[in-house]
Amino acid sequence: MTHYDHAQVQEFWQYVWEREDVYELSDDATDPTYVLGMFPYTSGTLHMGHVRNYAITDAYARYRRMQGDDVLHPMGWDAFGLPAENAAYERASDPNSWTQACIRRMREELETMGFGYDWSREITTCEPAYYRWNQWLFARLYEAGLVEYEAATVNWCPDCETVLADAQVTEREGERSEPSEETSAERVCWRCETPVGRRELDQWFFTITDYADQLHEGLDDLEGWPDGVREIQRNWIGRQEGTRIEFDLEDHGGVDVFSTRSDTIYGATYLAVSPGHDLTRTLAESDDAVAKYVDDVRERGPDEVGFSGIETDAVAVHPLTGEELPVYVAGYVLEDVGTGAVMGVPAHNERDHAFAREHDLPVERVIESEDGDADEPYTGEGTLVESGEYDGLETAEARQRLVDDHDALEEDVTYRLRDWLISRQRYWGTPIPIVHCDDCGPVLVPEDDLPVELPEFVRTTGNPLEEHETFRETTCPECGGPAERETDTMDTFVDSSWYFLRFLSPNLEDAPFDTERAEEWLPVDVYVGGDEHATLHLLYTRFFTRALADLGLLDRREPIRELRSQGTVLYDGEKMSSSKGNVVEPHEYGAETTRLFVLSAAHPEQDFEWTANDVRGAYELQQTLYEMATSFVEETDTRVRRRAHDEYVAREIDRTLAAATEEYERFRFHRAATEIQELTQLLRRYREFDRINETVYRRGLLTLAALIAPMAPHLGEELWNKLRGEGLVVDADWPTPESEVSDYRLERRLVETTLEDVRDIVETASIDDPERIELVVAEDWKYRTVESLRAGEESVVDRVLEGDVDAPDRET
Ligand code: ANZ
Ligand code: ZN
Repeated sequence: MTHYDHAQVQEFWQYVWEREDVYELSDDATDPTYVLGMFPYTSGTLHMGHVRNYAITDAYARYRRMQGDDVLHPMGWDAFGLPAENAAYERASDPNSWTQACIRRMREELETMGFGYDWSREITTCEPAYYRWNQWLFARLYEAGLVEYEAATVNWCPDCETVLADAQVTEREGERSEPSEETSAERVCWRCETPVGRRELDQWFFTITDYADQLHEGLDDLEGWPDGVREIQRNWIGRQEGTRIEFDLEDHGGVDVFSTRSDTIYGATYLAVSPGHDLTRTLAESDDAVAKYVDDVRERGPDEVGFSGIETDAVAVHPLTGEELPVYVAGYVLEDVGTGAVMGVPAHNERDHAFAREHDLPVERVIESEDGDADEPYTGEGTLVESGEYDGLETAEARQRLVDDHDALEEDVTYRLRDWLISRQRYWGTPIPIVHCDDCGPVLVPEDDLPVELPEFVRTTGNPLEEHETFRETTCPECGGPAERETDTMDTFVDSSWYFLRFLSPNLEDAPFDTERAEEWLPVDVYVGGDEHATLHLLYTRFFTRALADLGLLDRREPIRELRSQGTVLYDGEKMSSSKGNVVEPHEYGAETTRLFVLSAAHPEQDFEWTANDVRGAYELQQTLYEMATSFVEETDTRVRRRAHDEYVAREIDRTLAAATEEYERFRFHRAATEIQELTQLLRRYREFDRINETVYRRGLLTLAALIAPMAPHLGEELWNKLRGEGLVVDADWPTPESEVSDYRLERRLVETTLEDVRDIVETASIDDPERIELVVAEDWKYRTVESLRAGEESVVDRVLEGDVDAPDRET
């Protein structure tokens, strides 16, 4: 038997693909299928998570290409960011050299994996040719009023010496120091896990909140996105309907509060404003105690203020009863939620109740509840009491009536979403193209002066840009006077918010992307990556797309048609990662085996366990196919008329082909791999018959070569070449069945695999009622036609995952 020397085979075909430019997409393509994996952060090495991600996009891109599509499958580097800067400190190097070295290494690794990228479109975000467009886009957003410069109390990581966005602060369960104490979560830096402090700084923001409503609403139309991701975004945006209520203040104008429970208004016993509220500022001018409290809260940060507060000498007038209410400044009222002020209703709101207890404020019940525990706030809905003319109304109806009846109440919507803080006090990022002038204030760097290039790196703690006199000192573009350059750089999420656009025309010199081409080539047809990006990256990308559309640069408002989240690779039950020391290097088993294994091990969206045994399975499949193809070539041909078993095999080839095609369409590469396995075994048994039909056998092998090519492209080429002796499988047409495949057979097959799939997914999601799942699966699924399965599968799977499937009637 000829030995399959995979290293040689890989090298050879990689050379051929490169020479033939098979992955390069012509700019003349009219509507290519755009397949994109989230581009990697340039950390230095490719890990198994990358390999899985890119094996998925590569298999799909190759499949689409064989189906006759033009395919855009590009790759680039997310190259700015803190780790490179830290590495530079540690290695006495500079961030640029370090990053470029990482890129070289990672690109070589991707190439030896045989991923088919159009490298002519490679982009690197830390190069001026790329980041000048970050600056250009910043300027456009600035002109459109979507950029703000504001003092803000920010999260500060003392170790990274930088500001962190809220989303970059993670909560770690704190140690319980005393048994009686509640466990409190500690706020730590997402990268280095140092506890996060607070600072007040002037910061640059993109006002993504202007788009909160449409980003929220747009989610409904993203049918190609997993429901889970859409739900996460929905919660992140946190749209809340409620009422804005104006309270008049004796001597101090008025204060608006936001409430979701305006029906409790008769129970309001005080008013509270946040330490950052305008009213607080005014009051602090003449009231030292208020000023002191504000300083105090700022020192301590929001987690430690508890229900502290200070009474002011302002007095509020209840808009309905005319009653006088005390006004507090209270740390639990958040500056950037709602209007930054609340009406305190201790009887029906947990936080107000806690505050009232601390400050001896009256508790007045205005909603009737069944359980009459007067010591606990009742937060549910119910019937109004002690509420004047509204007594006896249900809460929902009361809310409506109150708004209708009173000018002081107005329907309102708030969002949990905050503006996007893009300032970073670090070197390795895109310089913000602003000059600060004493006379003119902040001024945009004119377009002709872009890019503002990063100066040479100097080692220092803090921000190296501040140490650069030559970088910092400049003249004002407006008045020509002496001025200082902004030394903040941009959050790297700015780079990744629009990189998918740069791939369309990576070398364009007078615009970030070609608007006409964007019209034809967008949206991204399939985007694959980890679901840790469900909020920031994917939300920012949507925001950018909408803002660019409003600037007239794009004609689409959503960038991504279909989103696929890929599952995690586990080892001994834990996520495979260098920090856990359980890493299998992508090249340990050879490129093809690794690719084939990560694709055949599980559904792309499921986690799976790396086991040496299963890896061997992927290896042996290659050996078997190779042996069958080579010994077939060597054997003499035996021409015989088709007999029953020949017909059976011919039909099985067609059935496999139809089923595997269906699986590729649905991104179920693991199922396609199973089909390939089974046909391989069948052909192997068939070969043992004394007289076989050469045409049938040969077609079987060729079909297998084509079917396996998207997942194991080197082997695919090798088999194709051995059997056909000409052409490349990567350029070949996807095979078609010889005769019509019976719907019934295909349907049964798909139902079987779908059932298994659902069970797998349900198992990993560990839903606790397997019996219910069984029922749903068995009753609801089994008898559906292929068509309804296709239409219904995703939503049913999602429902099962979310645990809210109504079990069919169980009576027997
Ligand atoms: C009065 C009221 C009475 C409220 C009641 C609730 C229940 P939830 O309930 O968490 O979804 N709120 C508004 N602005 C705030 C701010 N800046 N800081 C802290 N709390 C604020 O959020 C809605 C409620 O949060 C609002 O409705 C308001 O309290 C409070 F029986 O108004 B409510
Ligand atoms: Zn000036």
